[in-house]
Amino acid sequence: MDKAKYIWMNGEFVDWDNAKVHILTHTLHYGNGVFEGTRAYMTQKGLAIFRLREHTKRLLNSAKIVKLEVPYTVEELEKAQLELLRKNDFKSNVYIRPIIFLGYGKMGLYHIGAPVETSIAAWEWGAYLGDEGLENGIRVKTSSITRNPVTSTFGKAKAVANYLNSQMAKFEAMEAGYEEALMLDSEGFVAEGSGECFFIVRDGVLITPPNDNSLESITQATVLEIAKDLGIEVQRRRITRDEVYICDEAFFTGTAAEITPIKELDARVIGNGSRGEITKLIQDKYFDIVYARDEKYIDYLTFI
Ligand code: PPE
Repeated sequence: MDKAKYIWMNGEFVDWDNAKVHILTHTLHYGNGVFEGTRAYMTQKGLAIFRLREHTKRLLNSAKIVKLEVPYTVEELEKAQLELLRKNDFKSNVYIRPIIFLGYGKMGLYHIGAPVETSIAAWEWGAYLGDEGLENGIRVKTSSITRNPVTSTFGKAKAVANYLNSQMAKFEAMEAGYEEALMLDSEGFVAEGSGECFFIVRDGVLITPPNDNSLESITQATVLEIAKDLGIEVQRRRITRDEVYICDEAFFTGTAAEITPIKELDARVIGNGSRGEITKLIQDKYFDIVYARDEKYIDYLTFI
């Protein structure tokens, strides 16, 4: 990972190497923390953060869900992210990682009273599932691990603890020689990837599950808007794994993963075994939007 110069911690800019926490950090032991993943793209007019407001709001909503009292407003956190990018003087695309967690000072499960810490890091980060993956698609395996059920975790929160499950699913897929995991919900319907939402295309119709068992993905929402613009019919309904085997196209969406085509699931080749036509149309439009080449979506960008 490429180091940057500064990290924002509780209102101060700290040198990258000094952005440290104590070993008795509450979140390290009990897992109550929330984070965001936001991208900034190097456009013709400089670095611009994509959908900063939506990401920052989701961060505060996540905190609300898991009872973390954040002493900052949306506006203050947006300003901090913008200042951080300016100060770091980045030369290419950036990934921004705000995290709110419980710090040092109190142990025991009862978390009320533990200090709430807010920090934002950012670094230059390329394609999450590889440039080759973006272009030609990735190989995916249905996970043996069920996506966190709504009966026991808070899936609308981008909570640190939710990611143990995703991490194990990712590991299992990688270990088996695949690039990503597709997780099913507790009823066996497609939920999401380890860090992405999921789409298929059948007979020209774009299908994605409701967010019952996935994060409310900002990229997924953007893709749904793109589909409307392109006149592509959309269905939000449950998908089974065998329906994925016989679909024409499939892809993942996420801030990190962007629009990553899926060329294979469980050794079944999907469509033509490469990036599908509709996937490419959506992907091209997505990159036009994030790189400020589409005036209609210019408000989704905050130039630093
Ligand atoms: N589901 C999960 C479980 C998830 O983590 C993400 C984002 C999404 C869906 C897509 O959400 P959105 O980014 O709003 O479109 N995953 C982040 C974490 C990646 C990481 O490895 O860290 C991301 O894409 O930034």
